[in-house]
Amino acid sequence: MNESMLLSPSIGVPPSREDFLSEAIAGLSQPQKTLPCKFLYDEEGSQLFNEICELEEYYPTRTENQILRDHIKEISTLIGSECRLVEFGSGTSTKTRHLLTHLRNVAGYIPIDISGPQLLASAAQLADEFPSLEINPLEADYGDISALPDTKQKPRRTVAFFPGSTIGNFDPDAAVAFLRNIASLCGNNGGLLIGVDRKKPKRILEPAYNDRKGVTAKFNLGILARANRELGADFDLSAFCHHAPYNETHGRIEMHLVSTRRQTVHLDSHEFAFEEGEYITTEHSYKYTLPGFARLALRSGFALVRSWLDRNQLFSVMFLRVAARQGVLQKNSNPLFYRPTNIQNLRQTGTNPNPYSKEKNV
Ligand code: AVJ
Repeated sequence: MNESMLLSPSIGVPPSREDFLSEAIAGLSQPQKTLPCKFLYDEEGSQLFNEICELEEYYPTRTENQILRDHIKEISTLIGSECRLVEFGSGTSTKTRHLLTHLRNVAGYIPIDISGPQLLASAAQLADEFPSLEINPLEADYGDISALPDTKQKPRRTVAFFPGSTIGNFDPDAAVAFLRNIASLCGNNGGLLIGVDRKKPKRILEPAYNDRKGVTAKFNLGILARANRELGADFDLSAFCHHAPYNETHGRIEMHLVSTRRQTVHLDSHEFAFEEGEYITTEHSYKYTLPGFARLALRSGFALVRSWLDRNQLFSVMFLRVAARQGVLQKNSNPLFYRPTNIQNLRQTGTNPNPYSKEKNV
């Protein structure tokens, strides 16, 4: 009975081995070598990422969860009833459970993830927990979606959920292109609930991506192991090490795999030479100020409705609506409108020294 509302996965387009091969060759052929971060998230990588979320140094997951819990009533009211909820990069759907418990009369939930096994296991689990919820999973690269599956119940609106600050993986121009696509997929009256990590001092950011247990290192090196396994490359995993510095100029964490010696790696018919200290960039994680992100959203066809912060102002969750005309300022509306109620409250009560108040806007 429970499974009846879990639809079989819609035909998505998860990247194939050929995609991995051609994108790896293209990335490693650049002067600054790269491997696209989406290939970090196979079954093993997704599991390691789940472990990262539990690390003491990795503040984003628990902080965002706390924000969602603290403001769930207001968030549910803003989203409203009968929405089609679409999650980009749903993983284990942990954050969504809370939302699904509070939203009224959800028309359907569409989790999208690049890791098929994790997607299907999580969707089956959710179907058990929410027997009357229509779940329509989509196995795909969320950057590559051109249409969304319909739900049986006609939704009043479509709301995208994009938690975790995963938007930070995109360079700003690509983030705009991605958000524009979300705006057009959601259509008029659409909404976006998004988690965005804030700019903050290196001393907090860097430990979050260079944890003492070495889980992030294992996660990062996993992409080389995957290239060896799936593409027949010959990366020597003991000759690369993980390093993730914060690049203040660009406002982003950069995940690097540093070659510890001069070496040559073979992939397909290609040879890639590494100097000692040369590195492959695998992932960027951009950090934003609130006004900086609101401007980026505006360029993408979204207007900020409301934003929330945790008490330490580490992370933000924002609710945006699809603007009537993409990227165009509406008369009598302030695109940067947000009420930093938390900041004011904390200043009034004096419970928080607001250590990041001096930061510059992006
Ligand atoms: C999944 C992109 C949100 O950037 O914080 C965590 C990925 N990489 N530690 C992030 C990640 C290394 C994570 N996102």
